[in-house]
Amino acid sequence: MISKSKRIFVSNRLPFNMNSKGELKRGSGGLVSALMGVCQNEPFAWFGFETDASHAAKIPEEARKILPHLDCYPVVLSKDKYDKYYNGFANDIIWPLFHYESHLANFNRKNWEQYKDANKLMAQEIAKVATPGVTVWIHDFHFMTLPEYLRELVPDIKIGFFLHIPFPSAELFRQLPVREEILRGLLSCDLVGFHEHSYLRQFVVSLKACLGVDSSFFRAEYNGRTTHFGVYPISIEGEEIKEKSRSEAVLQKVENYKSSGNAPFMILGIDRLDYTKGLELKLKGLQAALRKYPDLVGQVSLMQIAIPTREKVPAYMKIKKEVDQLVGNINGEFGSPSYTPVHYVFNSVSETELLALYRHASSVLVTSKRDGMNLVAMEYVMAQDLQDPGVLILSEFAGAASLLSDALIVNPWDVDAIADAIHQAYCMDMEERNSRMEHLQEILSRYSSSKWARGFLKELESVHQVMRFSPKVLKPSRSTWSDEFNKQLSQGRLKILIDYDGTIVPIAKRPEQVVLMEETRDLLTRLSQQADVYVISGRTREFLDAQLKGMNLGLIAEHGAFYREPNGDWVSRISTDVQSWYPHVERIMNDYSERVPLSFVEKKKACLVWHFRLSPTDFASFQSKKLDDELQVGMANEPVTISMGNKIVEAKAVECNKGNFVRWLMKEKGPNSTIVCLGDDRTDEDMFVALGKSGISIKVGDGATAARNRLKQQTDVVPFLKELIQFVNENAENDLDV
Ligand code: GDG
Repeated sequence: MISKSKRIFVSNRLPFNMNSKGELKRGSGGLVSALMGVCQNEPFAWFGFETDASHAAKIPEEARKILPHLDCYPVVLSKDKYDKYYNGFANDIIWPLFHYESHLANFNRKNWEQYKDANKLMAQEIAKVATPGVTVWIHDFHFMTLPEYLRELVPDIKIGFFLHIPFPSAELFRQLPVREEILRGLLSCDLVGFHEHSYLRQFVVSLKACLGVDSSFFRAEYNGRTTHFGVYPISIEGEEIKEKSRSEAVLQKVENYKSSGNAPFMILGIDRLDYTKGLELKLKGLQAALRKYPDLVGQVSLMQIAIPTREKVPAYMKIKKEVDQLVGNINGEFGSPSYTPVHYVFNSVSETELLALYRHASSVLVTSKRDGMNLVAMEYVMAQDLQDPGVLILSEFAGAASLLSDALIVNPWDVDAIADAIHQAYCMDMEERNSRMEHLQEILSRYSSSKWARGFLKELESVHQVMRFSPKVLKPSRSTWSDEFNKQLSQGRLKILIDYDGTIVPIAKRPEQVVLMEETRDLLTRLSQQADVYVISGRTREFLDAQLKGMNLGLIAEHGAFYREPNGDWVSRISTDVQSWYPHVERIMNDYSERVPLSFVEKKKACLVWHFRLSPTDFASFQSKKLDDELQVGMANEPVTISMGNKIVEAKAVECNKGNFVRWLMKEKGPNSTIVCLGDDRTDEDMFVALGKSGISIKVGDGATAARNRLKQQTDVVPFLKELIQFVNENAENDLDV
């Protein structure tokens, strides 16, 4: 079992993989360095897929020889299943869509099923060893449904998710046929992180557009849980790169490049040959530069390292063909026996070679059409010698552009602008190059990949501490709560305050259609024989009288403005001047009713409510925010509270507050009694806050709450109250026995 003190990381592949000779190799890339860096001396576990069962059997043992405190968990997936989950869904749908290449996305339901199955398998494997309280950090778009499956299997763990690629515009995301499942998966996390604020912004808009979830940039409430969001730009181990790029081996290679004698100003490109990286735009930009600025011919060349990737996929074959052709065209147009404008290497290079290229290059040109972050830009900066630094030209569509603003930032779609940036870099004097690069290095020295990982984990782990105070979810059956409530429920007479709409009756589309079921009526009657029962509502006195007449219940109308004891007379609790604001608010609300079809104003004695339940949702919800704002500002000095509820905007006399009523009840009638409050609405939160730890507060349904307990849905209320009666009866009998 993996104990609480250990962390679990999950990524598509493990940080070590085995080659055909059975040798173990450490994976390259920012993620591996970041996570290895953060866990230098701490035990940790890493889960990833492996398609070769015999390798999977050997990897954990071999990896431990290299890193004794790492437990590798290879999860075996057959080649066929892996292909469908990874190539068929992750790379053929999510990758293009999230990089704004929606025309390349091929949705296929079978592959989606395999994606979900692979995510489920991963969840099951983690669940076998994860103990409650453990931290699980999931990486990237391969695992967007994993959080939901894992949460179901092991509810009490901390789950973090980081997306390494952009989150697309909400309008594009809407095209994904399985958008709701993807978002639900992410909302099962405690913390979701992005590289850049614009990605988070689009994610939040998508939550609203696809799931109807209203959220801030910091958190969302969904299914009774809070998911926090954050922006954590990944970085590199800058000091390590600085150090290595000054090593003997690297400097020797730099000398070799210098003496090779092509053009003196070498621009470097390092990209996977992926359609998102904009290689064709880079080449067109160079071509435009050589045409527009003839003095660059013979002086400027491009060394493009294109790392082969997904070579059998048609979109990748197409981009390769286009790049091959463009390289040929440019070399044909401008080349000579002593000058090759484009050196094109369709292969990867060793780390030493890479650093030497960074060190030697006069410029690095990044023209990604979309890029989560782009580590190449950062590595180039840290490898520069400040005595003679190069110039970074960076696409504004790479996440790194938001950090590296001293680069020459270009719109890669503007080929002319790329040409101008190349010319500007070529002409830039030493002083400007130095000041730009010095500033860029300073920025990156404040970040590092291990700081990034530590920052995310720190937030994930502290977020969960806040979550410890989240309400306990109750099942109606008394065996699930009797032990816990026993002490409180046996402290004198029980007083139960129950909200009406959404609590004892389900919410109806038209409030006037609400009917109290006979069964519920009987239940309330029986309950009132054992306890003091109060129905506390925003409804009018007339409505409550009509619905609950003749029953032995206390009634509280208009959120506490009026109340009556069973069979007593109504008593007003209002002491302020309602007329000072009422006509003015009514006029404004009427104005909104005219603007928004099917909305209307409900008039009570101390409350005015603008309802828009039946109106066109988006338009009405926008107008409701405007009305709320107008009233908040206009009524700031009046004794009235303005609030937004479920499809309503409400203006209430300050005394109309369920919390005030609960405080009064506790003071006047509280000693020797236990108060239980149940409610579903925002107005019930005042009641829960007022009650604090002094009684039993129960929120009905989803959403953030100050209540200590939660019933998951309205239909749980009646069964819960039945069990409560049984419990009280049994307690009373036991007392008699004594
Ligand atoms: C994804 C997101 C995000 C490349 N060629 C060679 C080589 N590399 C190394 C680079 C760099 C890494 O690979 C590439 O990282 P990028 O960030 O540029 O791009 P992706 O691989 O697409 O990564 C990206 C990243 O995740 C992290 O969150 O920034 O936006 O797409 O470190 O140095 N290394 C060696 N030889 C090569 O030929 N040795």
